[in-house]
Amino acid sequence: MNRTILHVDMDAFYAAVEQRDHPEFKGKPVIVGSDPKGGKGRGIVATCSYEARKFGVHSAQPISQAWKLCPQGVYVRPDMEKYGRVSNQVMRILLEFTDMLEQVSIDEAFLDVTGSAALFGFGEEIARKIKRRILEELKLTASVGVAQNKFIAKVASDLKKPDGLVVVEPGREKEFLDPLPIGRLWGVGPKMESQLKRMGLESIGQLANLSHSDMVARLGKNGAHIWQLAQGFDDRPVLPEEGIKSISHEITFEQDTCDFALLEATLLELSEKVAHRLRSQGVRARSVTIKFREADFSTYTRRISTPSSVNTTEAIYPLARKLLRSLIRDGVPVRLIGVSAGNLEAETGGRQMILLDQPPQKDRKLAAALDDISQRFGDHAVIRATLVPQKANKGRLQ
Ligand code: DCP
Ligand code: MG
Repeated sequence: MNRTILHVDMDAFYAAVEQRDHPEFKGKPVIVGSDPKGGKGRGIVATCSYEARKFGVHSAQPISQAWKLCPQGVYVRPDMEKYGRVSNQVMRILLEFTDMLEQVSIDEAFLDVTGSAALFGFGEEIARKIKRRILEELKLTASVGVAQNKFIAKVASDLKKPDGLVVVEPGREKEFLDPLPIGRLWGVGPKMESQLKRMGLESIGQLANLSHSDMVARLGKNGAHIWQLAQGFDDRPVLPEEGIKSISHEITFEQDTCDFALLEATLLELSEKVAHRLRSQGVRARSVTIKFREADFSTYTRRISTPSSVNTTEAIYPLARKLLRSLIRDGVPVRLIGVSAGNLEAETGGRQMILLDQPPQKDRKLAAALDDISQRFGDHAVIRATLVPQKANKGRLQ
């Protein structure tokens, strides 16, 4: 059966939220990321407005380079709690059109609207309604791709950004894909791109014209996968329950540090952010992972499974601290730490299990009270006492 899949991706997400909330930033190159410190900052760009992209600024670029390219930009620190809230609002709008929603990142989701046609119209009509709702209710723009499968919908949503709407009619997939550069194929990173270019392949069409066995001979299993995509084949279903796979926060210190108290205090703050987001997403985690990077960029991750699912700082932090203690080496400075909660399950699903796995009542009450205060007074209203004196040497959350 033909499917109708939408891929919805917000435009310049963090930067657009900042421009919306600060009208004085409208039309300006807004760069969301670490503190540039007059070009000496060490962090990276999270994202930037389309005005800033004209200067060559982009996600994941060192903030010092962004500063070189665009010193006149408006530099803003990320406010993850706020973007999380807006993301929830976006997903809530999308869920009104179908339950078949798979959230793939903070600002994008796939929707299978095959079964929604009778209620909401065909793909293009649903896409227009979604864009209108997001604009009217959230004052933000989204780009949408409509196609028969996930891969083509994703490519389509990206093609006319910002505020794009691209519909690929069934049967026209090849026509749509052929002229596009091979870098658009999922799984083709910069390394494979140059490998393919050395074979003389620039466009998806050129690659699609090779035989399947030729691609397998050249690139093995990967080649088979890429060849399938180049033909426009992708039968992966939209999987609602696999929406969010993990929730994580990490921090790069401004100066590498051996200060154990600072590491622990930072870890507590990160755990708190992760717990807050788990609760705001209505999910619980069954594993906690920490990421740990030393000054020379050696990076380690350690993971622990939890006997019962968790969503509070009180449950997550002790596990994260145990993992951290197993990694810290005397006198070896640390550059970055991160906390991630994985193996997520919905709070609303599996009631039986949640009843069995309830965390201690006190934690839950405290957590609920903290969420309530954060909601009413903003996220900085509550800072645990142990965090206060430790802030001096801190980097920024990324
Ligand atoms: N993000 C980040 N670090 C990255 C990439 C993205 O922190 N390396 C964050 C900031 C983005 C958000 O995730 O706003 C969504 O990522 P997208 O790739 O969708 O980028 P944008 O929404 O910012 O821009 P676009 O209009 O290209 O989708
Ligand atoms: Mg986006």
